[in-house]
Amino acid sequence: MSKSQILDRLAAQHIETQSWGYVSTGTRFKVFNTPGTPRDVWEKIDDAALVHRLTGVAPSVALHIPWDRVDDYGALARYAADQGVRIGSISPNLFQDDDYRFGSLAHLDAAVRRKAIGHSQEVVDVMRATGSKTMSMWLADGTNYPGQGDFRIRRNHILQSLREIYEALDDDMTLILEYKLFEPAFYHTDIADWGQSLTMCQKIGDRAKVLVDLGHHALGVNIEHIVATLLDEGRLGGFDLNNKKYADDDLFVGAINPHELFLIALELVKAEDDPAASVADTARAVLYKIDQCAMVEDKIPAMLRSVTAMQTAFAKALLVDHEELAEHQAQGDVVGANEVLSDAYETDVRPMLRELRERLGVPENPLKAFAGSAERRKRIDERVGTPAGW
Ligand code: PSV
Ligand code: MN
Repeated sequence: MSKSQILDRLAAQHIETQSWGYVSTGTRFKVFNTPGTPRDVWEKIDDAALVHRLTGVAPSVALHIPWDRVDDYGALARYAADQGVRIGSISPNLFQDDDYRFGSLAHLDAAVRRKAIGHSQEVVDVMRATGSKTMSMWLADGTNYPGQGDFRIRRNHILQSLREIYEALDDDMTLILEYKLFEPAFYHTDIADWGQSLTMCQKIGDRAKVLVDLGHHALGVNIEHIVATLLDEGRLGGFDLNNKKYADDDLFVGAINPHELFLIALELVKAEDDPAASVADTARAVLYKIDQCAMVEDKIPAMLRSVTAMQTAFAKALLVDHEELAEHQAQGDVVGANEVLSDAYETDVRPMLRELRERLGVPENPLKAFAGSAERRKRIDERVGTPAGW
């Protein structure tokens, strides 16, 4: 691919930042605040808009309800548009209410399931009011001890509940279903892996797709292989982007394993160019949402690092010479094939990204630009009082 083609592809990249990535979060031991943290959803949108102004590739912001609940969602969407961003995917919260102690959509008690379905339907209304087209669903449902629940009964409760939620969606809306290996449940999680999410999506409908959170796998799992499989099935809906050292650490993207990110990006780039329309269309519709949580780091810089890490990974993936790779593969030249990837991965793409930023009309170095900006100072000076959190 020529450099100008690569720049075109990078200019069209779209990374969604998440409202809860700008607030004070942390671990169950302590939540640290950092100066300049937003106090409400309006200020979270201000920060998402700033990240977009600094990078040029983050034009939407994901919401989580009720964390981002307001009286007038139309006004919120207009406010976002005035700042230069739009509302992206929206997540219902089915894990922070006392009624969900033993689950939400999987709960044995039909009244609790009804409540969780009702909340998700409320989120569909929020989607309509804000122009959002994607519901991003994660369930904390699971059990802590053998014998606590019946796997199949719980699975069927989820399926039935999801069908109702799916029916409430408009025809142009998508449901993306996240899986997670463990936490907060430790013995079993009802939707623990991609296969469990995929088989549910296949039963629910064409617009139900799998969401891959990069933090939600056991160590050593080959995530790019999962991505390729889901693309092939036409069921990769989106990503929750972050990085992990141990489990769901929610570190900023590419912090621990940028090579893995490159290999994932490569599967997506390949799929976007696939002659099979079903694969290419699926890849082009994938949502790239960040899902990270700041523990001790400053939030806006952490978000900028994630967005730029995605640019770096994709720039390198776009450099891979597919024809050369296929030749080595056909000849059984294992080392040569790997060298093609290595060549691309080891290329310094920083000059290309500087060119891209010039073309996008954004600072050459977004992190530096933010560090010395009046925007940063203003946030620290003006945002006094209780910071927003989970
Ligand atoms: C759960 O760990 C998760 O990844 C889900 O996506 C939630 O919506 C998000 O984290 C909350 O931070
Ligand atoms: Mn997630």
